Amino acid sequence: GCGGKGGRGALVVLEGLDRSGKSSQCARLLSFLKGKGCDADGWRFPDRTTSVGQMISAYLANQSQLDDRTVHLLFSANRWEKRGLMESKLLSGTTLIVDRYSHSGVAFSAAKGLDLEWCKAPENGLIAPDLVIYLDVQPEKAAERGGYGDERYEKIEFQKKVADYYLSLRDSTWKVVDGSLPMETVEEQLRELVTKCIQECQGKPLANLAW
Ligand code: 2DT
Ligand code: MG
Repeated sequence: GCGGKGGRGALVVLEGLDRSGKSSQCARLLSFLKGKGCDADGWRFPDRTTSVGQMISAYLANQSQLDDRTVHLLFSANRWEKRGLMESKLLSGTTLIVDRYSHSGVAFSAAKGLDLEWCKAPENGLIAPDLVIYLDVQPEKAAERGGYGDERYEKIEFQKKVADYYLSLRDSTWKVVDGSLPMETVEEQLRELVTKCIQECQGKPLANLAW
């Protein structure tokens, strides 16, 4: 199994540029954990299913225009609207594997030129991740992987700026995995990091982001 009886779940976040392999690795990690008998759910942000998420989705698809600060706050609001459910899931023992979270929120908006501290402020008080895994892929390499789609932000020059901001956000929960390694190698490294994190979380209370 995984974790102990009655222990809380871990909040594990995968971060990285577009086409860094986050979504595939989240899916692989989730099936690995479930296969071991772990209680685990896969989440992603933006969560496009809510009404806030639909506004974000239309903006990303260039179907609507929004002021940069406004969209920043919508991304944050989209995490806030899930905070209650996130807390109850974690406390009831479910580990959450989350594809993007607050670090995306700050890195992408700061890369547009918004003030870094202003970008961090609305994230404070959200649940702090126990582990953030950054899938490190050079922007040029990521762009080669089947190319980008048509969404906003999927441009190499912009992605380079995002990468710089991600690096400036590293903290004690941050682990870098070389995303250019073969998929199976990356997968193995993630399994190890996450298995260890789930065990170590057992006795620790949930914390809030305090940026
Ligand atoms: P996906 O391609 O993963 O669906 O993301 N983004 C994401 C932000 O600008 N702020 C945020 O808070 C989050 C979670 C990253 C869609 C794009 O949205 C960006 C890529
Ligand atoms: Mg994308």
